[in-house]
Amino acid sequence: MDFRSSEPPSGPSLADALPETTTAAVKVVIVGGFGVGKTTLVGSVSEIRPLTTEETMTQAGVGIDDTAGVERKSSTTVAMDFGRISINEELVLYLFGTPGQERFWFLWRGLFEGALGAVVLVDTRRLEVSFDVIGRLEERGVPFVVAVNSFPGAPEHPLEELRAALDLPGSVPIVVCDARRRDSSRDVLMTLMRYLHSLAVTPEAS
Ligand SMILES: Nc1nc2c(ncn2[C@@H]2O[C@H](COP(=O)(O)OP(=O)(O)O)[C@@H](O)[C@H]2O)c(=O)[nH]1
Ligand SMILES: [Mg+2]
Repeated sequence: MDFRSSEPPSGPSLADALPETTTAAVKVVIVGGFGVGKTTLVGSVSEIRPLTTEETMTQAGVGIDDTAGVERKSSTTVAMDFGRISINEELVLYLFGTPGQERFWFLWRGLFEGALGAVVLVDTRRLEVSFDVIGRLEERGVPFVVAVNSFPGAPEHPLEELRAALDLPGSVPIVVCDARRRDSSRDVLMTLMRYLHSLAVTPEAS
């Protein structure tokens, strides 16, 4: 996209249009605790300019949003991130990032309707912020993969230790990612797609 142009934007650009070959659109939800990188992941991977509703964190959030380990974060997502990525000529994913803090759970109502699966982002410095989210997905029967976002200085645990700490069954894929990198974020989504495919082929694997 050429932002230098002085012409006013005239509706969606060609790059925003879906290829005519697209036959399937899939809804995927990106969840996880505060500051784990949801907005970053949707932003790095989206081929359309992601919609995001960040708001500067005010005193009102102090003591509610746990900022330990994320000191530099001065904005927080109050509602949703939205992005899109074409996996191939036929398949497009619509990404919905949503906050995992308890006070935003009303947003979860309806959000998972029609969603094929979810990505749970975790930060190993603050694993506990993703516990509730995982529990809620399990309750709802939404298939998910876990993506460990690599933050500098975050402890590196063997994946099997993380699996035990998060109390995940052996079938749930866990991958390490860097949400700032497009290829890495894309790999996370591909892992989810492969997992969903495996569940469709052998449903008893869930
Ligand atoms: N080093 C590093 N920083 C990241 C990564 N992902 C996100 N961040 C930073 O962590 C902060 C929180 O990320 P954000 O996407 O806003 O988290 P959200 O609350 O889950 O949407 C931001 O300052 C990001 O720039 C990552 O993979 N590595
Ligand atoms: Mg966010």
